[in-house]
Amino acid sequence: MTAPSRLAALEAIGVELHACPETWTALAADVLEGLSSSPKSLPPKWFYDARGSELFDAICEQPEYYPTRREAALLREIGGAIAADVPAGEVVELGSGSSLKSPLLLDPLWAAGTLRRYVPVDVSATAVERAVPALLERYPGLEIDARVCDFTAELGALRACRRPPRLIAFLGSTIGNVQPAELQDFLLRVRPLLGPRDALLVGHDLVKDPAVIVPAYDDAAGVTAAFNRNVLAVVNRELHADFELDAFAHEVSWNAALERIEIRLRSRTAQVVRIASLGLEVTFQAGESILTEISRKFRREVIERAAARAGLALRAWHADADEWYGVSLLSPAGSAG
Ligand code: AVJ
Repeated sequence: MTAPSRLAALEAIGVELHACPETWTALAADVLEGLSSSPKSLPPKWFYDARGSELFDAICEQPEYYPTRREAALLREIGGAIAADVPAGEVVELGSGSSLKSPLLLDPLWAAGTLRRYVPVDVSATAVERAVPALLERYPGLEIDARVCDFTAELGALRACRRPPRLIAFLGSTIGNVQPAELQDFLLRVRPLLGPRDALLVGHDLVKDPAVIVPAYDDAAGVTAAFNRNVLAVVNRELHADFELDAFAHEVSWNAALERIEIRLRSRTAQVVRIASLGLEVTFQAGESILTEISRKFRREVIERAAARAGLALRAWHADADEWYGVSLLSPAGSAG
């Protein structure tokens, strides 16, 4: 799914690059499973082809979508404190995307003189590929070891830290995509990547009035709707399917019990979609939907409890004044910190 020549160009300028070849197979398996289940679903990581990554960056510019701006403001405020707390030589960024916001974390570490190595990890090859040249320019001499892979599956490859101590960053509220059981599993798999002086920095959107949250996922300009439908374009291209994007409506709802946004594509009519590469015909009733994303909103106690169950302690909690958005610093329980 990646243009190998462009990635080779990055390697030519000294960037280490590890692409994982299983992406197509994983997409095929997820589509087969998700669209033959009831209710139907698709995992959100497949939004992010080149177009999807662009649309996501455009979402971040929408007036209704507050999380990116809130996180940026918060990091601007606390970046220095984090750099003082964790004098990281290596930053691993999970879900780095186009790394537009990475300098908010990397700048203070670079200024402190500790940063040597940056390991961006993302499923989107184009996003990583676009990000790297600007980073090399901003941080001359920084070692970049870019990983184009699904970090939900490939964490084991990150075990060795070459420039300790290490800060693993999981920003942008990507953690919101994760169900409670998966969150537990994720933290348990991150824990062995952390030594006693290392830390995990998590950005998370917080529970608040749904009148603020819902419009963030249903912007007036329709960018989120286009982003949502883009997953169908990805399936069309990669698996030779014939989804008609306009035959599905973008739908957003707040699930109060589970404290999460749910995003769906709702079939406007009864229809049959062919997915040639899978030899599959998918039948939709009129009004039947595909759950394409959940975006959980968090409370401090939820983060703290999940962390504790994975052997991690909440070392610092930062939130903005009205508690719309938060950032947690977690470190191995029992380490001096
Ligand atoms: C990238 C998962 C943090 O949940 O807010 C934004 C994705 N989806 N608008 C989020 C998203 C629709 C976003 N995360």
